[in-house]
Amino acid sequence: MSHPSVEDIKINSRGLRGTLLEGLADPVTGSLSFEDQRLVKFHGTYQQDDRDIRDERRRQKLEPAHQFMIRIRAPGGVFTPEQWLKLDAIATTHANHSLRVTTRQTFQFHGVIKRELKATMQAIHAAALDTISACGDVNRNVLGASNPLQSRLHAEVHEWARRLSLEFLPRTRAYYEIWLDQEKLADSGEEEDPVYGKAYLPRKFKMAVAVPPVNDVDIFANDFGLVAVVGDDGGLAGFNVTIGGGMGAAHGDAKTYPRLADVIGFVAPDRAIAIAAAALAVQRDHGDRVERKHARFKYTIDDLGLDAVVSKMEAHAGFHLEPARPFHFEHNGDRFGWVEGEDGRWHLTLSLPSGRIADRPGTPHLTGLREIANVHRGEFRVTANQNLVIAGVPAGERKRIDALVHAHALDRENGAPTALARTAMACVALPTCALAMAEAERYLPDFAAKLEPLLDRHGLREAPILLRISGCPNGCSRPYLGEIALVGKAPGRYNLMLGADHRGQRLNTLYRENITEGEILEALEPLFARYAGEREPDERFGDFLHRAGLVALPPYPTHVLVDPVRTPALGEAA
Ligand code: SRM
Ligand code: SF4
Repeated sequence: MSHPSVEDIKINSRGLRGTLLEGLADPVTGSLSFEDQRLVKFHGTYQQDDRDIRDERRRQKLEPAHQFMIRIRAPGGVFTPEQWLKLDAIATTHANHSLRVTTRQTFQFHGVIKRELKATMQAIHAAALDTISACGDVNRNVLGASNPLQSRLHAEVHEWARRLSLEFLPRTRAYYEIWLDQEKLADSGEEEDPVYGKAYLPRKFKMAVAVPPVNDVDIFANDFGLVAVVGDDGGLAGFNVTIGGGMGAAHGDAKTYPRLADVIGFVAPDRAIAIAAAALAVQRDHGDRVERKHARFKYTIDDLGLDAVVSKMEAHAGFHLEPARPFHFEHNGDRFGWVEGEDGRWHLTLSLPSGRIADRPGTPHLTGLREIANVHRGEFRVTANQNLVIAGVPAGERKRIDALVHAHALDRENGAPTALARTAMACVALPTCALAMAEAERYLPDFAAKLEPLLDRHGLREAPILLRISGCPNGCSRPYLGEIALVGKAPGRYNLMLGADHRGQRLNTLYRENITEGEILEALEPLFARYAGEREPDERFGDFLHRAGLVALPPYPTHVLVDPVRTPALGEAA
């Protein structure tokens, strides 16, 4: 039986309702119908199954162990301690006893079964959070710089992430009716949606707000980005606008490729929402609605031409963009440890292993962070690098937080003894991700441990080399921006990609295809040796590989306009 297309499912869904109410109430199966599985994503949840036991269940003629992943919408990734405690309670009551910080600054729960789904959504609502648009063909969770040094500007940027998220939420009340039992109104199912219409976007759409000199949101991997520009008074003058970033690709399909965003101009703050709306509208009206693999904004831009897309955006917005202002990013990582914010409060950034917060032998991280949430009065910020900032700590409280961090092995020495391990990212992959071809999150600690003696041998223990692992070419850990990246091909086999920079401004290149761990280590060792022996002061690994002619530039365009001028950071006087 052939299934309807996602476009038809959206159009016929009565505002994303489908038969979700009936499907959730059906006790015979742990699954939803094909159509509802597509629709439920717009409500922030994916149907999955436990792939570790898939074959065994098939042998026993049982249906797969269906379960759901739930993703929170949290623009800018800020949570109160009260919310933390509620999320922790949800993880331990309804999910698999873990919280997973994602590469888009939010939390995922895994392992929620269908009959617990509604209660979980209600518990999320009770924490003053929601999951609307966390997945689906809509504007996804909006990233906002978490750089803790600039407290006042962090608040401002966080507010922009929140505004962009709220502005582009779908208008349907389906979420409230299905999950929160709110009453149906007269026009339920017929609500007008001026932004999305009935067919929503051709594909997911991602936005981010960055604050130079830190590119911790990897702005150039987003469909639309705002890069904050500082004015003469040290305040926000406006934003450089970026469009057309995206990571997803498919093995062996040259029509798909990762692409870095172009910088297309500058807007004053009061025009930022209008230009974002224009980008969304151009993609809505011109994106590919036939071939989903080719439906991201980056392909629309490459098909129509950048100038044509910018003209359409300007026509939609009703104004012209000003020329882009100079900007400069120093790095795209997080800075670990304590820093004092400009308001005199302190912020502690902790490295989390692939963002997974769970209690494991020797590393009771879930318990530790629960205990911190019990005493902490500031906020928690999750970063787009899968890490965590315990933010807004008065100087007098630092000791107490430090003691809890240490007692629960949350300090960086635990499990991540090399600089490479501390900054590494890995996507979820197996056992929950249906698309995984190889391990990623579960493999990262082993792989980092295998690299440790190699790094030691060449004196590179503290060299900040950026490693990213993805279980397939979709690129959820933004692997094409890793100085070293493993992209899954098959169980135990990866493409080794090398040579991105550390600022999120240059993509890496395929170095060896479909190789095993042994072959990866063998390929890396001589490169580490040469890097150790030949690098210039402060030269990063990816840059060295290019200078030494060891890797080629990517075969696809890397579009970022890089301005080498040192421009003031927000908050600094010009
Ligand atoms: Fe992703 C699909 C996990 C960030 C590109 N991603 C998936 C799914 C939902 C698999 C699926 O469709 O069945 C994965 C669920 C795994 C699981 O069990 O939890 C998944 N993506 C993730 C997360 C959890 C990775 C992580 O380890 O943190 C990230 C959640 C982000 C969030 O909170 O919203 C995540 N995904 C990304 C990013 C990074 C980013 O946005 O900065 C990318 C690359 C950027 C981009 O979109 O181009 C990304 N995910 C994809 C793609 C490829 C899209 C494409 O253009 O081709 C897919 C596959 C798809 O959409 O068909 C995908
Ligand atoms: Fe799954 Fe692939 Fe994304 Fe990893 S990169 S979470 S394997 S879709």
